[in-house]
Amino acid sequence: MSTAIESEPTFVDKFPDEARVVRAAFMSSFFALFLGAIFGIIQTLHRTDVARIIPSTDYYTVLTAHGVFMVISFTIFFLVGLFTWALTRSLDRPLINIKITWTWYGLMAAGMTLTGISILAGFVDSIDMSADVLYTFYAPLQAHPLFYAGLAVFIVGTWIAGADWFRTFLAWRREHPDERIPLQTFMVLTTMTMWYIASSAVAASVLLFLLPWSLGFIDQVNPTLTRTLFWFFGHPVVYFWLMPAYMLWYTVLPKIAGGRLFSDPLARVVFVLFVLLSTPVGIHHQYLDPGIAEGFKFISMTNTMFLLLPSLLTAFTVVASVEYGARKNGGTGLLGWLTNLPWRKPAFTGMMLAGLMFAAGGFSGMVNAGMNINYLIHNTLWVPGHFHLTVGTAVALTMMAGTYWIWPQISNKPIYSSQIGLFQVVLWFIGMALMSNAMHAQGLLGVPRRTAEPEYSGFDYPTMFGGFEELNIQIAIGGTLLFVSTILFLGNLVLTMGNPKVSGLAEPLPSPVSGAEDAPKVLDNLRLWVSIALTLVVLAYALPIAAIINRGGLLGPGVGT
Ligand code: HAS
Ligand code: CU
Repeated sequence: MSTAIESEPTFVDKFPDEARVVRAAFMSSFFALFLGAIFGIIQTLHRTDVARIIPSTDYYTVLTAHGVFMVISFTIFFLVGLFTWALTRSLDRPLINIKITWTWYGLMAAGMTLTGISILAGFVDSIDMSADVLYTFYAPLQAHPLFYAGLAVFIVGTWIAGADWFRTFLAWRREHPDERIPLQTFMVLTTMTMWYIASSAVAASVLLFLLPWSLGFIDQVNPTLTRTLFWFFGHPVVYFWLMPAYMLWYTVLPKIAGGRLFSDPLARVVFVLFVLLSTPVGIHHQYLDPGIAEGFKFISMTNTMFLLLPSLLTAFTVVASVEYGARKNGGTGLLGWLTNLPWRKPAFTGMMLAGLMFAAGGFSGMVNAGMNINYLIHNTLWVPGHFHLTVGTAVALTMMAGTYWIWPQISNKPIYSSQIGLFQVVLWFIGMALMSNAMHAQGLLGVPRRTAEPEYSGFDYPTMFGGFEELNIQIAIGGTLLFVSTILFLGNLVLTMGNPKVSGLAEPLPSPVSGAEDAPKVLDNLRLWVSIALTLVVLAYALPIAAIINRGGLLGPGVGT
């Protein structure tokens, strides 16, 4: 091993203050993953009637805890850690004021703690507090005010994080007036732009309606309106989870594969398309809602189909970059190059398996998006099948795999065991293949989602292969493997933290084959993209929201009509 003097500095060597924030954010993220995993295994075994350790009346508390801890805390804490790393690294400059950085991290942690307490209080009968509203917290389900207040504080924390990154970028811009925005910074800025647009609606829903309603200041709300505001945010939030994974696929995966990113301009196009198209599609979650005219649903479907494009471009660019690396390492043939890849590295294999699963998740998303086929699968177990492939694998597995690569960069500690890491990512893949495939299949049989006892008496699908009960076994085994995989991941990381610090771990990222200089300058014009994005949002939402308010009133039927 080389000494610190002759080896390249790692991220933590160069930016120790920022590295501390990144580690704190990751640890919050993994703590949420731990909690989420516990509720996940309880729920899988309960629903499939393998083991019922909670009364069915607690099922929605478990489901809410699983959903909120996984898709709000685990994913978003990871995102803020990764983005802090990526922005600082790619601008090669510290954040403008680390106190502000700790402030937003503190707000996010405090907010999520409040929300978490309000959910977990649902288990304690003697406390008059509950928030069994699921992670899609729209009316008519109502939570304790602490749930909404915590979420509001958490979201404000993410807004300040975005401001922190934008201001750091502007400081860099003054120092480098003529340079192109570095790719990772571009990804951070575009993703945050999308987040500001998307989260404005959920903030409005919480602050204007849900929080005052749960505090008793107003008697009722318009449920269609809060649902619509939720899904205005609820679709783009899935890309808020996905963009950190895309950042790792575009900028880190090619390096681990021994190659370079194929095209920087194409990556920029993809992120711009997400700014433009992520939001005006939310109504595709409401195809079955009465109170929204078919025509508006059709517009949403059309926009959704266009939104497939950036992911299909990603499939092309990422695979091309990996193939480039394989061929550089002597790979040949139509598929023979696949053997010239570092499959023993958990970071590589984890991300590739996550990508492979995302191809399947993307296809089930296309099925969801078709207005007519959606009627077949809506509110069935097909939908959890879909999102365990997308957020539960493309995102979660990439985040875990990425951690194996990034943790040494932010701590100077080598990963405790690569073998356990490799085993863990493969186990995730197998567990999810079993669980999500069986969920899709049960959905087609008509098995509902979000119910503690889906078997109902008299609901007797045959026990043969592919029947309800056999699929239940696949779900239970798959869910158990996922739980074991999570524990192995967390255990490996805890042991890594106990490793002594070493030097020589730096892995600088190579420049793309086709670099920023090939990208049209207009791609960096964020003002232009924001104005087009807002126009599309107005076109997609102004009329449906006006119609909803006109029919049902701002505060529900009977008020304002
Ligand atoms: Fe979705 C419901 C449509 C993507 C998450 N989605 C959900 C829900 C969640 C969710 C959580 O239109 C449930 C919400 C609830 O609780 O009610 N979804 C789509 C479409 C896409 C899509 C069109 N969803 C995602 C992503 C998510 C996510 C991403 C999380 C991260 N979804 C829907 C619809 C519903 C829905 C309806 C409502 C259903 C209902 O009725 O309730 C698209 O963005 C998908 C595009 C993706 C592709 C795949 C490209 C392939 C790639 C693979 C690259 C390969 C690599 C490696 C890197 C077209 C990029 C390859 C290696 C080799 C060796 C080959
Ligand atoms: Cu969606």
